[in-house]
Amino acid sequence: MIFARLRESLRRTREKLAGGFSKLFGLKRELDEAFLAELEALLFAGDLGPAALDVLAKLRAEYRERQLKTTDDVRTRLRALLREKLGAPDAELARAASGPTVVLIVGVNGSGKTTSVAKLARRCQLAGRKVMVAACDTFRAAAVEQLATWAQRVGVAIVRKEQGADPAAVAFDGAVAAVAQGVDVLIVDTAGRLHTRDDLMQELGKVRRVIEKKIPGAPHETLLVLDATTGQNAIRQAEVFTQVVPLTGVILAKLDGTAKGGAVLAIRERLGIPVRFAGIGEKADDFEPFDPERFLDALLEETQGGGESEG
Ligand SMILES: Nc1nc2c(ncn2[C@@H]2O[C@H](COP(=O)(O)OP(=O)(O)O)[C@@H](O)[C@H]2O)c(=O)[nH]1
Ligand SMILES: [Mg+2]
Repeated sequence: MIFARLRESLRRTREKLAGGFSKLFGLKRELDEAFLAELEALLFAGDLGPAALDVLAKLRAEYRERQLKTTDDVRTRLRALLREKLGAPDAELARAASGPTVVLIVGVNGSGKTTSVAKLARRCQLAGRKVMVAACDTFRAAAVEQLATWAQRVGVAIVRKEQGADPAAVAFDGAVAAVAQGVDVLIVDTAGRLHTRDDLMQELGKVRRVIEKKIPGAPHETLLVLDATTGQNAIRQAEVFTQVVPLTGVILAKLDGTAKGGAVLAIRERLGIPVRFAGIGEKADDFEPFDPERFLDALLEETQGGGESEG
């Protein structure tokens, strides 16, 4: 069932790619340089970015060395190369040896942070863990209210302060409360103002230090939320954040309804950090661990087996 949801989420990405794939692979063409050039253009159109260049360089080399003779050989090899790029599945979150595990959530405004905090809280709670969230986006009153509404809906504790409060002070209160109350997972929401990199670095740095002081080894995970609908732009955002705070993974939000799901490959390639979860809708349950095999199945499905019409 879950796979069906992911599959549906990637429908638009797949349609964009697969229409071209089935054209390319369905026509029983000879394998030649022109074919590989068309394949490359197609992967770019699917927002695979630099990953497309790299994969095609390998395919071209193997074609010239006559290791690849038919377009079917290329199709099989393409999947294997994309699979390599995605790395090992790595969805489970790190856990503190003792005391609360702290997950810091960062990303630009509107990327889906607060929603992802709620989704992750729900997931941890369903796994039987005691969860608390901290509303460190104190910049807008609405942001605190939004998280409070989610916390209530999901049924987890929240630590919050008034609008304009120091985010680090909220983080401190959260860490203290999490320890005192024997919380298993503390999930920290943050603001994503990107006015200047220094502002952001200072704010997130302070939040991190405060948490680390109270809970040694924390944050155990720092997850960057990226908006999948922004495709290659998401990668540029991510690069800024990697310079600001050490990241342990990505949550790719809004994978539903985008034709830019191929950006997953570019993220892994450019940032070297795994996509850990995918957001596939606006509800608390619209969230799943990112599984590279399933992702590729969902992405390339129509191109497997050659059963596709030759549109
Ligand atoms: N379709 C869809 N919408 C999402 C997803 N995640 C977040 N959103 C929506 O994106 C908007 C911004 O999300 P929010 O969590 O407030 O972003 P923040 O500013 O980073 O905290 C909201 O309208 C969310 O409902 C997702 O996985 N799929
Ligand atoms: Mg928010």
